[in-house]
Order: sequence, then structure tokens, then C-alpha cells
Amino acid sequence: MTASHDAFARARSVIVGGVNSPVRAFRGVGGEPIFMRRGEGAYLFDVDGRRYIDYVGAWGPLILGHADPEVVRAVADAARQGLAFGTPTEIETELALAVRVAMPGLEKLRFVSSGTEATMTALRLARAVTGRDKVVKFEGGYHGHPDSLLVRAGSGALTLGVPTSPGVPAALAAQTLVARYNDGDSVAALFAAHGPDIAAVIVEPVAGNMNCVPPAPGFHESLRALCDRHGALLIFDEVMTGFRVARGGAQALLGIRPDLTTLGKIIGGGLPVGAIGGPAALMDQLVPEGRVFQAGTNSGNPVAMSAGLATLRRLETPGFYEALGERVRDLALGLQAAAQRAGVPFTTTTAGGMFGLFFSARPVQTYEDVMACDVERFRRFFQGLLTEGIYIAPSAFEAGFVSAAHSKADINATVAAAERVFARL
Ligand code: KE4
Repeated sequence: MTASHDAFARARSVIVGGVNSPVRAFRGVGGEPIFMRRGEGAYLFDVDGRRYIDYVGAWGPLILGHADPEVVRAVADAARQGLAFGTPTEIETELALAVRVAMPGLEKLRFVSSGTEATMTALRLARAVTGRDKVVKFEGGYHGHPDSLLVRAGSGALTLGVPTSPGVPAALAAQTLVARYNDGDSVAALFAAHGPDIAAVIVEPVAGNMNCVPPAPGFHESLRALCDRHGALLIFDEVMTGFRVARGGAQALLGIRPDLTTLGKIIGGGLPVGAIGGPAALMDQLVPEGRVFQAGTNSGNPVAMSAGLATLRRLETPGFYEALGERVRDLALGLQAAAQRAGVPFTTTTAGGMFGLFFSARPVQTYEDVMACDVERFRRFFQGLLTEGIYIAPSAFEAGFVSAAHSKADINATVAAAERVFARL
């Protein structure tokens, strides 16, 4: 037996499912999760010493790759000053300013410790500011696990077959209305029926939790117009897309200004950071300026802030996103060509530094398209790539990520490995 197998057995004796986040459990692809010991650049090394080219990047944060020397140095330097103070520190201001320079619509921010805390806060703020209770989300959209958002959710909820979680009171779930991604008419219908009661629409500007589904032209414009017409807030959940699809996030690419933005992942550089931001008129409704409560022991942790700041500083490098986008396109086109040579129905999507993989003969643009894909073939593809030393997300409902550490040689090796796997699918 392998060291990973033994580690998993030991973990399961004390940690639920042996994992601290369900999508890591490999339930969507079969087999046992691989225990990793070390990361370096584009690579992961498991407890048995095997190396993988990593396209998960800790689920998005590691846009610079694993153990980036500058980020690690910044963390070590910060840690030597102390791990936490429970007081304001200057580095929190520096990170907030660095976020605002890239995303000017975030006039004021509040840091938290996860994307879930960010979306939970955004919903509470929207409900308080509008005095309304209902929220609109999208089927397959995932925003972490606030009760109101665990209704027909994506990511791990979808992978584990619980898109609507037990434990969410029916009375609360009834306040969550669900529309179809890339279908503005489905949102208009909800506003027609419930307009005066809708506090907010929360959307992933690029859907990254039903694999990766970019927005259709005009979709976000329709959301912005509907929210304006009915006095609801538009919340862009950019936990995944923030600093991933562009330095200014999807809102910069789309030219859409949401009312509130949630962030996470990359702004923590691998350490636990989330954020909510928007116009001061809205954000100053949060305590202590306003009356909408929100708090957190670990919010603004200076060591986590240092990882985020060191990361964002590197993203200011001219040409960073152009180079990253080129790597992603090379990967996607290479995989598509390899699948075509093998006669396997397969399609990809890309959005900046993230991508999607689908076993489908036709383009994927909606949740229904995603659900029509061949998940069994995805499982076999995942397991085949794993034996070839390629680590993609262990779920057909997750996006993939490329880092600045991925070389052209890594991309070429990945495509060559995939070609061998396609041939035996
Ligand atoms: P966290 O609470 O996991 O930091 O963030 C929740 C969240 C919010 N919004 C979006 C768009 C997200 O993608 C996420 C978290 N993403 C998943 C992966 N798709 C995290 C991985 C996991 O759950 O282990």
C-alpha cells in the first residue's frame, strides 16, 4: 500500500471523510484522495514522492505557483514580527489600496478570512440596505456555504450530489430564487414576479463552479439593467475570477460595475483571505460606521495580508496576464486537438488564467449543457491523467487554473499525456 493510502486511513479516523473540504475527497472521480507533501512552482509532490503538474493551484489562489520564493519570504518576514495582533495593522491598508488600484469600483473594503464570509456579508448588507429579503442566484452557481446560497449550488455541493443542502430551513431557502446562467429572460421573469422583494442578484461573472462557463454576450448587461430598474443590488462574486481572469477581475473585462464585489483566493496568495468591497455609501453601512454587523478574529491577519500583497505586487508586471492567457490557450487548443485526433467528443473554455474541460460534442454555455456532458468519461480522463503525473480538479464541476510557473514545456507535456489518455478512453 502507498503512504497516501495510509495517510488517508489515518485521517479518516478523526477528520470527517478524511478531508477538510469535501471536493478534495475524490468522490466525484472515484478512488482515494492523494495526500500532498510539497509544492514547488507548477508542481505538486505527494507523500509517496510522485510529482504532478498541478492545474488546481489550491483551487485558484496560487496564480504565481506553489511556494513562490517572494511570497514565502514576505510571509516569513511578517511572521517574525508576530502572527496576529487583533489590532489594525498597516499592511491591511496596503493590501486594500492594492486591491482598489486594480478594482477602482471597490471604494471601501472589509477583509474577512474566506470567500464564504465575503458572500455571507454581501448578502446581509444587500438585505439591510434594500430592506428586502429575497436574493437571486444561478443554478450551478457556488458562493461558498452561507445558508441562503446552498440552494441548487455548484462546486462541491453539486459534485457531492447535494446542490441544496439539508439543514437550510425551508423558510430561508424560500427567500432564494434560482435563475439560469446566461439566460437573462429567466432573471427578468423572477423580477416580474418578485421585483419589490429582491435585495440582490449574486452571480459568478465567469461561472467557475459548474466547470468553467464564460458569460454570453449581453448577459451581465441584462443583470445590471434589471437590478437598476428594480432597485436591487448586483453582486459580482469574484472570489475565483478576481485577479484571475484579469487584474481588474471580470468586471474590468466586462465593463460592468457591480454594486458589491466579493473576493478571495488570489488576494490571499495561498493564505486565508476574503474581502467584500464597493462604494463607500454601501460599505459604510457595515459596523462600526453603520449598523450591519460583521466581524472576524482572523480578519486582516497580517501574515495572510503579506502573502496577498506580495502576490498582487507581482500581478502588476506588464504583460503578466497576456502571458498567462497565452499559456491557457495553448493548453486548451492542445487538448482539443489531441481529443480530435483520438476521435473523442471534447470541448474547452478559457477565461484569462482559468479554463474548462467538457466531454461534449457541442459548445457548453449553460448549466443544462454542463449536466449533459459525459461525467463517466471525465472520471476516466482524470484517473488516466493522474497516472501520467497530471493533476486536474477531481470533479467535472470545477474549473482549472494555470499559474505563471507553468512553462511551455509543462503545457506540452500535459497535452502529450492527455493524448495518451484520450487514446484509451
Ligand atoms: P471559500 O469559502 O471556499 O474561501 O470561498 C467560497 C467561494 C465563493 N465564491 C466562489 C466563486 C468560489 O469559487 C468559492 C470557493 N471555490 C471552491 C472551488 N470551486 C473552493 C474549493 C473548496 O470548496 O474546497
